Amino acid sequence: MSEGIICKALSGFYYVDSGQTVVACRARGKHRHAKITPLVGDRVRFTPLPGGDGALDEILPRKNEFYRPAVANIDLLVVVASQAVPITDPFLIDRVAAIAQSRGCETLVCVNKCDLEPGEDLARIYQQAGFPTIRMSAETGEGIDQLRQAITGKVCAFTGNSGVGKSSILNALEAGFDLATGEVSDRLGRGRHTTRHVELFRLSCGALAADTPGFSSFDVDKMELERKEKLQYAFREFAPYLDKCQFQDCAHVKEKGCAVLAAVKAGEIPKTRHQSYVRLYEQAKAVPDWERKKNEE
Ligand SMILES: Nc1nc2c(ncn2[C@@H]2O[C@H](COP(=O)(O)OP(=O)(O)OP(=O)(O)O)[C@@H](O)[C@H]2O)c(=O)[nH]1
Ligand SMILES: [Mg+2]
Ligand SMILES: [Zn+2]
Repeated sequence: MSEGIICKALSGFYYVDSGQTVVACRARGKHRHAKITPLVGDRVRFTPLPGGDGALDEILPRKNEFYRPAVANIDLLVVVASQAVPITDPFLIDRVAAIAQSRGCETLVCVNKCDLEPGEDLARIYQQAGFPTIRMSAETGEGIDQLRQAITGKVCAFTGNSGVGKSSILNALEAGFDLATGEVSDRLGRGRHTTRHVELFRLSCGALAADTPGFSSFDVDKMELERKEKLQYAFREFAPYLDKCQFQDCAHVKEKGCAVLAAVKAGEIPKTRHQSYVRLYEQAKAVPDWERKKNEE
């Protein structure tokens, strides 16, 4: 039996990169019946078969898993954003970053298209919140070296709204890459969902980087949610204030004596970050416990 990592899942095949070759594997019957669906990023055992294909035998334990994008074992989530069209809603970044934080995955914020719009406001929010943040341009190459350094040796996934330049950045990172990119629609100010599947690529800096389909605003509402009680820990910059609220069970939404709210007022926590927290908190509150249980099974 050999070991490898799933780099692509397409039309019933899982493409497993063993380091030397990529073998197209079919899942054995037992996986099709088991509840666990193989994901890109899964470390697996497989049996090479005569003819060059393989059979997927076993999925090794996961470090973490994400639903959107559908990937596993990610060390670093690279959230690509833009202050030029298609403008990124900070709520999208905050939502993805909260999920990453709760799954033990680092987040890097890349504000792309700086050649069109410097993106300083967006970058400042995330710098202040304590995220590594790079202002960059896939077009001019600004920030590409810094990004390469940040991902070296890591398994990372690029995510963000459609048209922000995820595939373009990967093309700029690696000589010889020619991933499809798509013009942004002038009329709608949105991307065209050019990337259609998740795929993990080996870069010469030693990173494994997944390109993923961009989000639409419709997807954002279907993404996974943290439990409302745990959400406070998913906002990293809230940490110093959490034990300073007047009430131990403070929700940090509009409570009296809330240290988080005081920090927002004092400009120590970015206002949009707290707004996203409240929005996620209200959404999480609206999910009935029985439904959450069903989803967690
Ligand atoms: N001016 C400028 N244009 C860029 C930059 N990065 C990407 N673009 C352009 O933005 C458009 C969308 O880029 P893509 O790389 O396809 O975006 P994506 O995030 O992969 O989009 P999806 O695959 O749909 O999720 C293309 O026309 C790119 O040429 C940049 O830094 N500056
Ligand atoms: Mg793309
Ligand atoms: Zn509070």
